[in-house]
Amino acid sequence: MNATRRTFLKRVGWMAGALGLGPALVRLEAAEPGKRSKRSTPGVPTMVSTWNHGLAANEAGFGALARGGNALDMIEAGARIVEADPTGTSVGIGGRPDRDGHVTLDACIMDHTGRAGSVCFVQGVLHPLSLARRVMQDTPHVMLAGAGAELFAAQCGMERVDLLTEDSRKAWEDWKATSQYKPIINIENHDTIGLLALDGQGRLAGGCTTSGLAYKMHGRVGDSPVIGAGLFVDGAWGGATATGLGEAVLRTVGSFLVVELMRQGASPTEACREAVDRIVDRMPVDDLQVGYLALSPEGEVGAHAIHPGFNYALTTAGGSQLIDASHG
Ligand code: SD4
Repeated sequence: MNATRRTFLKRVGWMAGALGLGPALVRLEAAEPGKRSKRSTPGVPTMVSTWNHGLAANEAGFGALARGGNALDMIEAGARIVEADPTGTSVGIGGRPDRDGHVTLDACIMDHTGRAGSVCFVQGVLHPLSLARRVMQDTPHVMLAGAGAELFAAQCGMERVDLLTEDSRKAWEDWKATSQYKPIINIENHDTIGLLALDGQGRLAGGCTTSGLAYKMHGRVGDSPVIGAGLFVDGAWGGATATGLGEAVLRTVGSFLVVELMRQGASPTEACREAVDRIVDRMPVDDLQVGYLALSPEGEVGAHAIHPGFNYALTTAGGSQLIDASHG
């Protein structure tokens, strides 16, 4: 049994002792949906976002909050800053194209009530996370893909934009010289943005937006738009998001796993570590990175990655900081 598992069971045991119950009973109680919320006081506004660009995203999120927005508005405002930055090579405009030169985007959003919206394999849309929000709010669906998502974007009045910048085209041309297709994300190349926000009413929301793996096969969709893989939010227990090699996250339904572990009593950091362990136990990880970031409704933050190098931005009313996640 690894250390995380032991700590987690210790926590369950502690809860059991406090309640005068055995662990099995505690688990049962935690599993009753909609019956319990741990939170009885309004939250302290908090926002966490993956990687360095999370700082600018969180600042925009708090701007939205100051204008009277809620947690969803914080997420959307934060994502839009990064999606519109042409210097970012893994999100929105300027994102590296697939092996055929097409920039295809994935994004999703989820709120504290379990509503979710998602778009995948979308081209020509500057703000896929806003489009995902429209899917959530204005359609009976959760996920729209490819041409259908682009048609819906046009119906929403979103202008079509060429997402392949000169820099990206040049990088792609250089890549074509060798065309080495190796679906590995190295540590320098992961900068999908995953965002989690808690507003003053204690509402949690999350989002994720990416151009995915550089030079991927045309049509490849990663974890980022898949609810439960790249993102999951349960308003009572927490939210989680993933960055890194989507195939590893998809195969372990990572973000759902993190939140489920939190629901069973793990801290955000313990839950992220356990979800990383799940990947490490199942596949060779020398060449792949995955990092999880989690936020509880009480504002407790945790993160863990397979390898060093994953960091995230944490912002509260007191300011922002960039924090290195634990790893290994
Ligand atoms: C993907 N998870 O498409 C994304 C890539 C990523 O930081 O996270 N990059 O597999």
